[in-house]
Amino acid sequence: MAMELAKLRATLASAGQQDVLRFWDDLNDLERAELVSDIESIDWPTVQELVDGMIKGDMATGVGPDWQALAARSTSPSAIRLSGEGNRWSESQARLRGEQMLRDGRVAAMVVAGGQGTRLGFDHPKGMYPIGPVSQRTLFEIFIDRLVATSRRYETPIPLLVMTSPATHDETVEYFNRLGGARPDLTDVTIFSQGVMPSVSASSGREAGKVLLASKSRLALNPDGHGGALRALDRSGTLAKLQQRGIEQIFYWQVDNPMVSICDPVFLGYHALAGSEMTSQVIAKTEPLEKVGNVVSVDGALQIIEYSDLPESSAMERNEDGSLRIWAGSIAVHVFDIAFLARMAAKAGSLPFHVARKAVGYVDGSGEFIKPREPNAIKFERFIFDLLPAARNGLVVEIDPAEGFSPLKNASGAAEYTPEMVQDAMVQQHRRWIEAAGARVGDDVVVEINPMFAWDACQLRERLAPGTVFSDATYLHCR
Ligand code: UD2
Repeated sequence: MAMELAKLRATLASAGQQDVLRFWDDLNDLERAELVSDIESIDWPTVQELVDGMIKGDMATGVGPDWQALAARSTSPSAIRLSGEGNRWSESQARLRGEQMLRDGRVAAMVVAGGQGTRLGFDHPKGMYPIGPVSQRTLFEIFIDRLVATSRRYETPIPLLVMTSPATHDETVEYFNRLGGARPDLTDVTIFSQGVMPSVSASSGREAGKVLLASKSRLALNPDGHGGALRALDRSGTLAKLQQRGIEQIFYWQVDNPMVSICDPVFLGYHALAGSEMTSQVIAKTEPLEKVGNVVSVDGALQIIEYSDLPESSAMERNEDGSLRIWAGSIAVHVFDIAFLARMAAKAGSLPFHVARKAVGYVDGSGEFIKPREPNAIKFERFIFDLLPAARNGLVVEIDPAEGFSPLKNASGAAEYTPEMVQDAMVQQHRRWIEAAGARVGDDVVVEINPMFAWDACQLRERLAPGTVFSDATYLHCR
């Protein structure tokens, strides 16, 4: 331990963070092991670089771009519409190409589920939230059903990758093990954890940039953002394994969106037809401050400016016809070429860190735990969408939000993104499909369709007798 301690002290001292060992003499063996493990999980030279950047600049703005200037220079991108005419390629061309990619077993699916879901107030990983309006299926079950339906339709295995964080990993693994027991179709699943970053003090003076302690023996750590997926995919050997299997693309989405059309062949097809390395779905924003990323073009390169970074004055700008100047909202659904991810993973610093001021509980100099009400700390996160400017032939595809986007973020009673709102959007979609098939749903009747029964309006038409009337809550699924 003495050797180990000397080495740790040296690493920490060169990063200016030796204070995290200040309670060492008070700790028992178990606590010392915890602290060592936390310290070893951190990339200290990167922390030092970020802290130096912050201290030299203004705290919290010392790293990262000047968003105001960037927004002023940006224009809106030209986007392909997922369904409709007037694109460079027809929808049927795209569908054929995407279906071929699936049939050839070239596509994997990946959901990022490392967030702590604090806003939802749910005590488990968010993927375990029962959201099915009638079935009460969890978010994870809904994704699995969609994936199994796609896999059967194209007679191809589609590996599912689930990215967790230390906060969600064990429970997610346990949950999938439990689910797997009842589902023989759930075999091709890889669950891997992203990394962590420490929170640092946002105060000025001597304390500026010092890593906070969550207790005498634990660092205050947070997941390193979904951009941590790049490193985690690489380090866990997952990228290499996928490449060995002949997989060429990853379809990516966030755990909070049960309406995502996973591995949509048309979306995949446009990506391939354009020779794109990264393709992102967008919706036309309905409000200037909508909480979606803003896809823009800066000096000819696509880029996403997060809603929290876009200055309000830029968000509010309108064209002469009244439309929003910055209109394309990223819903965090992307397709990546695996070769592109491998290239970017090999490049140091290919993803920048974003900084956010947050209230983070910490142990003060006397060992007392303080729970601040106001932001006292800086958190560092990487965003996967920052890969977009580096992608060759990056592409933007606009979808109808009613067919693919309704994220679960907040607990009941909030103004937006609540469970009730998500369930309503799911029911409305399925109601439209049923009505398009010539059947009828009574007023206020709740309906839900499992993708293994019908995965879109077309397939439903083949399965439903016209004239059928649904007058009670109904869950259409295969028995
Ligand atoms: C995210 C997007 C936003 C928009 C919106 C759509 C970011 C930074 N913002 O906003 O542009 O597309 O979603 O709903 O992506 N996650 C991890 N590890 C982490 C942090 C997050 O896996 O370290 C996952 C999390 O589990 C969730 C997703 O990333 O699936 C989004 O995270 P969020 O809820 O913090 O992002 P939000 O809603 O502010």
